[in-house]
Amino acid sequence: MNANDHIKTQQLQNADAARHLHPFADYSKKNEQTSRIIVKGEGIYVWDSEGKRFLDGMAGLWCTNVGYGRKRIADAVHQQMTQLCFYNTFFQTTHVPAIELAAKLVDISPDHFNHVFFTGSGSEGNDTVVRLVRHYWERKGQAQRQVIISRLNAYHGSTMAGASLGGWPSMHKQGGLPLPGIVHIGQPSYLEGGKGKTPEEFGLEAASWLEQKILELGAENVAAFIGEPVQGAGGVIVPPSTYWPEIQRICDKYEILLVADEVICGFGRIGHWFGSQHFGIKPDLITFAKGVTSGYIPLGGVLVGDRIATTLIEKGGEFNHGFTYSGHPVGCVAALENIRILEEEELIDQVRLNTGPYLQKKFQALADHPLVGNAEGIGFLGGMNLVRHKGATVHDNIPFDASQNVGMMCRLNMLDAGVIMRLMPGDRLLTSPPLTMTHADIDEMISMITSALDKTFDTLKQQKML
Ligand code: PXG
Repeated sequence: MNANDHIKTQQLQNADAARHLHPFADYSKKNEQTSRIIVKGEGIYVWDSEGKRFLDGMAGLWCTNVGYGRKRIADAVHQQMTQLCFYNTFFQTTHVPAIELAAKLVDISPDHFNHVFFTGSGSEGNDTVVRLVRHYWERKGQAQRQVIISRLNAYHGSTMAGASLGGWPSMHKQGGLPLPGIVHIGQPSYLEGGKGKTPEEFGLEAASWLEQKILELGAENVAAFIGEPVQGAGGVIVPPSTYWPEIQRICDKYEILLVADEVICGFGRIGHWFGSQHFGIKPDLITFAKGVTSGYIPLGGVLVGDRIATTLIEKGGEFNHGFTYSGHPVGCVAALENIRILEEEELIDQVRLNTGPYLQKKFQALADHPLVGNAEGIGFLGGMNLVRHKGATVHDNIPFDASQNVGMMCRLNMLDAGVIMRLMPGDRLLTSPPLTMTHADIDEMISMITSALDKTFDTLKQQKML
C-alpha cells in the first residue's frame, strides 16, 4: 500500500459514509465504520483500494460462479449494448437475447420445464412466484388456495413478498410483514433440532411439520410450499437426505405446488444445474438469479413447470405482472455467455465429481481444529461454527457468549490472512467460492482459513476467553 492509495481510500470512505445508505446496515453507525472499497476482480481474487488481494470465498455475494474478469462476457455485453441497449418484452414485442436465453434455460432444466418468466433479481423472482401461484389456483377454480408455506430462517429476498416468504423476524418487524397468507414452519437444521436423533430421523420429523401445517390450515387452502434446496443466507443448512423426498411426497399427496428457490443453489453451486436435481425432487417452479449471469449483470426469473404453464395457457386470462427489465437484453446475453462458460469448462461436473468433493474433504476437516465445533457443506457451499468447548457430539458443543464477538474477531483475522468469508450470528462462518477453484486454490483457501483460526485461538487463550 502506498501513502497516496491510503489518502485516496480515506477520501472515498468519507464520501461513502456521507451519502451512501448501504443494504442491511445500522445507519447510526455509518460514520464510525469504514467500508472496504473493492476496485478490481480477476479469477477467484478481488483487490481493495489499498492494493490488498483477497481470495473471494463468497463469490461476491454467492454469485460470481465463473469468477471475475471474464472478457468474453464483457465483450458480449458491449456488443449487445451497442446493437440494442434495451427493449421491452411487453405488448407482443421481444428480442433475440430473450428468445435465446429462454430456449437455453429450457434446454438445461429438467424436462417438465418449458417456459420461463424473466425478472431483474431473485426477490422479484419470488414476488413473481407468489402472484403466479395464486393466479394459477384462481384459474383452476380453486381461488381459496392462497396460503404459501415457507420456513423460519429461510431467505427469499428483500421485497415485500420476498421478505415475507423469508423467515427472518428482524425483516418481518419492518414493514408490517409477512403479507397475509404466508406462514412458516421450522427449518431442517440438524444442528438446531436434531439432538438425540439420527439425521435421517430428524429429516423425516422436519418434513412432517409441513403435513401438520397443511392439516391445520386445511389442504384446500394451501397453494404452495417454497424452500431453498440448501438454505444459503440462513447459514448453509444442508437438510438430511430424508427431508426433500418426504416434502415431495407430502406436496404430491395434497396436490400442493412445490417451489424451489434456486437463487443460490442454481447454476452449479452444488454440482447440478439446479440444486433440486441433487435431491431428486420435481418442483413446479424454480426461482433463479445470481449464478445465471455470475453477477456480471442483474438478471433473475422463474422457470415455470408444465403443470402451471399448461393450465395458464389453456384457461387464459391475463397475468397482470412484469418488470421494465423483464428479459433485459444485456442481462440475457451475459447469461448466455456465462452458461457457455459453465458448459465449456465443465464447471458443474467438476463441482459434482472433483473439486466439490475435494473442497468438502478439506473444509469438513477444519472440524479437527480446537476452535471449530462442526464444519459441513455440499458442493461449493460450506459453514462452520466456532465454539468455546467441543462436546461428544455437535449437540453438546458449548458456544461462545455473543458479547465476546469471537466470530467477528475471526472474520477480521481471515481478512488479514487474505480470505473473505461470510459471518452469521452464532459465530458461524460461511463459504460459497467461485466454481472455478482448482485443488491448489482450495488448498490456498483452507490454509488461509486455518491460519486465521490459529490466530483467533491464540488470542482467545492469551486473553483467557477460552
Ligand atoms: N432467494 C435466495 C435463496 C437468495 O439467497 C434472494 C432470493 C434474493 O435475490 P436478490 O437478487 O433480490 O438479492 C436471495 C439473495 C446474505 C445475502 O446476507 C444473501 C442474498 C442477498 C443479499 C445478502 O448472505 N441472497
